[in-house]
Amino acid sequence: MPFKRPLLSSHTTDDSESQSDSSHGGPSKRRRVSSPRNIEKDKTVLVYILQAKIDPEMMSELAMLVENYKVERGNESLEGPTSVSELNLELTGDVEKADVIVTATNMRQRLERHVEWRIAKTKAIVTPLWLQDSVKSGRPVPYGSYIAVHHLEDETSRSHDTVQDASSGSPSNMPSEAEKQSCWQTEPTELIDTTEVELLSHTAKYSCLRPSPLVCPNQSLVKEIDVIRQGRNVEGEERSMLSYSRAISVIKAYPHVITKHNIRDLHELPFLGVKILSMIEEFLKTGQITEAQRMLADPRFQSLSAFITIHGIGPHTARRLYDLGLRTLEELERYYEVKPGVSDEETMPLLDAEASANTEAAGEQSIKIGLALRHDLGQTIPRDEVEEINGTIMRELGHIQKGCKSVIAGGYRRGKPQSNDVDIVITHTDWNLGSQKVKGLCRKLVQRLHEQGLVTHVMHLSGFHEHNVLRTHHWDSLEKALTVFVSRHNSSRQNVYRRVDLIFTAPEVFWTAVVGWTGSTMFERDLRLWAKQQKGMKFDSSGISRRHDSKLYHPRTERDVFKVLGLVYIHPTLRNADA
Ligand code: 8DG
Ligand code: CA
Ligand code: CA
Repeated sequence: MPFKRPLLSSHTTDDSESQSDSSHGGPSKRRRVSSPRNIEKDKTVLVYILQAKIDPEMMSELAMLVENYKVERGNESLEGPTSVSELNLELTGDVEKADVIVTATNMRQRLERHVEWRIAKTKAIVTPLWLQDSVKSGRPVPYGSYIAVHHLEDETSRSHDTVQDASSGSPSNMPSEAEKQSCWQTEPTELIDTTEVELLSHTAKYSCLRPSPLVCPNQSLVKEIDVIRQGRNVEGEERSMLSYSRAISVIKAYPHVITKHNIRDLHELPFLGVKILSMIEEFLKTGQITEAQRMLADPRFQSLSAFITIHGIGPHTARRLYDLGLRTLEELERYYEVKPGVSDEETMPLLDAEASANTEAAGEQSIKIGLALRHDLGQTIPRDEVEEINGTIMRELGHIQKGCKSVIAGGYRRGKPQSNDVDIVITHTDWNLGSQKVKGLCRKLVQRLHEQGLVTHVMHLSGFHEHNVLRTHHWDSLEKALTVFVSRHNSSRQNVYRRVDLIFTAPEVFWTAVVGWTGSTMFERDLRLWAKQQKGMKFDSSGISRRHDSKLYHPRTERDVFKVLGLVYIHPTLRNADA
């Protein structure tokens, strides 16, 4: 199991009602590796790695450290009990169940954004070095020398020998109102269920049947093939691009490092044709693929790839601009008469009429906004800021409508340490009346955010249309706004513009929408294909329906979405079927 780090987050505008969700447990067969009682018996140290401030490489290094250690330890135990080390580590995505929190954060305030103080106080909170040293020495080294947050020095030192059960917290451990307020992460986290993962297969034809971690054992190969995929993408060669996307998604799920000894096994995998296989062989021999390197050095590829990083510029527009003789983003700025960093309301107005959203002028306006703000929008967004943005937006929404709930979807939900934008799916917690309560809310919220100076631009605003079994060529028909949000994340930094997508749904299709917006793109594509080819159904973010009689399904949990589609549940962090 490569990655067990579900850091899911949601937010409610009012906690008066709660909707059942996927994280409220399910069939008792689910194996929760982290029951406190097990810790005492097995002496398993449950480790929660707090992603904030840990860079992606370090993050996967730490996760791999634990996973590799477990494999080595397993091998040791086969050789005889005397050689087994004293350290039994397990990663957990549930901070409440963890014994140890590994973090690069040393400030209480920062920690509190992710972990409630009452919980933090019951854990050992240590620096990443604790993990590295413990693995090196084969035993849990004393926490005292690795204290991350000095406010918690006593608690951390004390918890070396005693593992506490956070759920049995004494009254003094109860959070104050202020402490509750400071914590945005209200969706309980859920661990990867290993018994479910065993039901998946990396040889399956659909990526929604394969477990695809964020970082796979052949990640550098995937990155190299992705350059060729991108080359096909910018040139509009869609069929070829899809072949490379499929090959990438198959490699993403392959659980072993590919070597010359096992490369033959790849012949049994779907979508790896002769050409790709010879590229993989070349990569094994030389560490690169000639075609990818040629592409990276190609000025046309460089220009087109840069152009499509701008919101509103797709491959087609990029080629048109290139044909006009434009080569760099600076040249595009001049062409569109845009001043970098200037978000002048007159030149880039809020698109306030839905009718204007799909016109050519609106498309051009989007490009101008994307270009002007490219220096901000091109920066990735760390997880803690994503959560803060969700918190701010839900707080504002609370002023318009109480009882709403949100889940941050997209790459964030799949465990990405850094996101390109924020995708927030919102509904109302009242199952019966929620549908009425969310109607028109998207526009109202955007209006309010604009008035508060939190949203400066809207790239796209669309209203709700019924889920239609006959419509096949569209993403979905939900109320959504693709916005530019002013993030005031870090007081020491200036405001930063961030892209934020807001998606409003009725409660009946909330979890369908969450699945639809969690991605990754290839996972979504295969969900639709699976539904159509194998189940005679139609899946999109606005609903699931049966083709022959248009019967609509209303799943109450995320697991139900998978059940309705006849699929084994796949944890969001295993839906990374793209590079
Ligand atoms: P990142 O680049 O933002 O870090 O990664 P991501 O979160 O995976 O990418 P994304 O471009 O934000 O897309 C998130 C998911 O949402 C993706 O799987 C595809 C899906 N998606 C869109 N646009 C639309 C849309 O208009 N409707 C629906 N239903 N889904 C969409 O990207
Ligand atoms: Ca996203
Ligand atoms: Ca998005």
